[in-house]
Amino acid sequence: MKITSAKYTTSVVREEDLIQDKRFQFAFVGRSNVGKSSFINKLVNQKRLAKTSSTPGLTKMVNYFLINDDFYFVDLPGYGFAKTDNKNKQVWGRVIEKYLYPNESLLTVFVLLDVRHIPSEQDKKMIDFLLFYNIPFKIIVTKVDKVSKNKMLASVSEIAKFLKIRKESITPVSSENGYGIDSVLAVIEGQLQMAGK
Ligand SMILES: Nc1nc2c(ncn2[C@@H]2O[C@H](COP(=O)(O)OP(=O)(O)O)[C@@H](O)[C@H]2O)c(=O)[nH]1
Ligand SMILES: [Mg+2]
Repeated sequence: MKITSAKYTTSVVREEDLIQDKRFQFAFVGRSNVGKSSFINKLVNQKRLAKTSSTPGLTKMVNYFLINDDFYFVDLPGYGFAKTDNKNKQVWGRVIEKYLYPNESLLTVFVLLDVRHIPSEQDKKMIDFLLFYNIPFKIIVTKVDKVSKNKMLASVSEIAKFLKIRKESITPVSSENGYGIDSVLAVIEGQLQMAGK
């Protein structure tokens, strides 16, 4: 799959403003700072399409990017901010849920986990939610450039065991050096083909 264009479309806070057109969508979820924005930037090969930040919790909106004038990448709010009050937390949780289900345009949710951490309670809740509603998802393990190859393999096995899934269904990536990016692009291409594009 070649991404030839990627354009910021809009950012949405309220569920009633979520995009309802028929274009297919791929969503990216994970805790704040896991590397969602960096991953999107790497996939589209642009340095600053999705804003990246080393301050957790800055991305609080559902951000849409139109890819190849055809389908969307959707950067969802990071869960588990330390710095927002409870009221805000609930709003973000709700908009994520309203975005995810029901959503007939959504082809795959990429769930991002940091290679250096065991999945959090919120990661588990997210995966349980996706399983419950039968929403197709793929686990992406991020920032693998930060660890040795052995540590990466051990971490993938550990995460697979913890989540009770096959380790082959986990894709390790690095937005720093591009590791794993082509295989994610291949998944996206396959999903679009299966959906009849
Ligand atoms: N070394 C390394 N750092 C990364 C990688 N992905 C993201 N980061 C860094 O992690 C921090 C959070 O990334 P960001 O994409 O903003 O995370 P988000 O909050 O999930 O969108 C930033 O300082 C990034 O530069 C990666 O693959 N490797
Ligand atoms: Mg972000």
